[in-house]
Amino acid sequence: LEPYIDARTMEIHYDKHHRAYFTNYVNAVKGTALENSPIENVFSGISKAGDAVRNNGGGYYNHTLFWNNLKKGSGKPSSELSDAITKTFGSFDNFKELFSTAGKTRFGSGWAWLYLTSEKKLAIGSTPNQDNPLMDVSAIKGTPLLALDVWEHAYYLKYQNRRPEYVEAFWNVVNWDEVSKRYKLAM
Ligand code: MN3
Repeated sequence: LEPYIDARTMEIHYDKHHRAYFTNYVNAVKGTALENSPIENVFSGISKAGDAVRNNGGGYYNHTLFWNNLKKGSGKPSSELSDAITKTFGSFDNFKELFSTAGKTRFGSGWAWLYLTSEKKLAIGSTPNQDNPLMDVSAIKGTPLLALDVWEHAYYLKYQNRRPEYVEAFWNVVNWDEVSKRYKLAM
């Protein structure tokens, strides 16, 4: 993903941060009724699950989405997704600007999302911490299609405080094949 996202950041992000969320999530659900639940079902009742499950389950799941929606050499959305983006947001450039703004303006740590609502409409928003649109506690709700991690650990080594530069660089490494696949499945 160089030069847009540097290797050292990704090593630490994947091998330390993501691994810790995964390990802590497994430990948090071990021996509970949630242990064998699909994680989507855990999220739909997350308000009853406690902070360890919420934070680590979100951290585990959100990063898995994020790695898979990154790719060297970006590509383009499918014609179906491209049409829906244009119809919903006016133009592809306007979509990018709205999504970028969601990432740049999320105060503190969190995520920017393109997601599909239960009415099958595209929408853009952000969540704090490791929350996501599948969680019953989330202010935005739907099926995640594109995720951007805006925690400082995602960019600080290369970009320091310049989150907007990281957000702009992200567009060079979006795996549109994966996002298009998620859109098709969610529709
Ligand atoms: Mn992260």
